[in-house]
Amino acid sequence: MVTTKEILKLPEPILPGHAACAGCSSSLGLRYALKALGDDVIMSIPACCTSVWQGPYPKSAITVPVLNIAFAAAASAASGITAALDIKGKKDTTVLAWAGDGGSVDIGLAAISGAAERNENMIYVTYSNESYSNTGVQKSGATPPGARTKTTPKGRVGYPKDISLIMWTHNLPYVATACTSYPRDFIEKLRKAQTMDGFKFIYLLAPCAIGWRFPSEKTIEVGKLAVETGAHILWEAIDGDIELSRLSKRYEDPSKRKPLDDYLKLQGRYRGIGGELLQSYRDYIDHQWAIITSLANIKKK
Ligand SMILES: Cc1ncc(C[n+]2csc(CCOP(=O)(O)OP(=O)(O)O)c2C)c(N)n1
Repeated sequence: MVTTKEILKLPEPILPGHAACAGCSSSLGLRYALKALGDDVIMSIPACCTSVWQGPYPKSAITVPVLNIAFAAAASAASGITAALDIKGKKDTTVLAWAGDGGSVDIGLAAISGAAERNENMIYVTYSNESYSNTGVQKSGATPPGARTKTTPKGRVGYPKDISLIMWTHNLPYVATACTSYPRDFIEKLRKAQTMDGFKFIYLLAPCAIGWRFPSEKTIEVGKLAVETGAHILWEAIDGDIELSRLSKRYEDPSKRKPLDDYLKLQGRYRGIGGELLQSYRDYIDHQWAIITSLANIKKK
């Protein structure tokens, strides 16, 4: 198991002076990702916060080659990179597509589905701040029930799409969920994915201080509460077999979870939201647990 000491000793893959907001967890997440994967990595990044905070062309704070690509095209561009590497006979380079939830769950969904179905050799990480953050925090398909965004000023009505489960139905070698507040879990999942051929998908919950309206020094605490309240379930599926991750196993029993309010009260996006919408979030979480734990009982022969 990777130790915190080891993570701290790994070379820094994100240079100082980038343009991320204070408390940004997408920059933290990418820092962990590149620490985990090493420097023989080529990235595909669509329009999203990361394409902004990495710095204006021709400068970049990211120390590996990056193809900045159109909003919908992270998976298509990454497929092109894998094809080019194939032709060059370069087998050791890792292709990392790194996209926001809007770029993955909404506009990029067809491209991801196609690349996944072709089992293109890449790691695709959706870092999710549960909104279109860099354009001013509009609702995405991953925005949870009750959350206030620019386009849902009274709180999001209805359930989000679960892209991790959508990807799971593509029969992939590896699908997992993670959270930026748990770097060891995330790094281990990335390293596992890196040893496998084909399309590997990781959904990384990445709390956003601006969009979720919490003080920037609370980023890690908010992410931890997402897991401790059961709102974000950590799991992985190797060749389709779903298993709860160690950090989430203890919360399978609802009585062990912290009250959801502990998580919501730190976030301005839930301030003043009516009880009905908050109940819909609670129902959604229960429903997600029922789905994941049921699927975890199905094992491939
Ligand atoms: C076709 C197209 N429509 C809209 C935009 C404007 N746009 C750029 S990034 C973005 C939102 C990205 O949201 P997400 O993928 O969730 O990433 P985040 O900004 O939250 O990191 C939008 C709407 C665009 N670049 N291209």
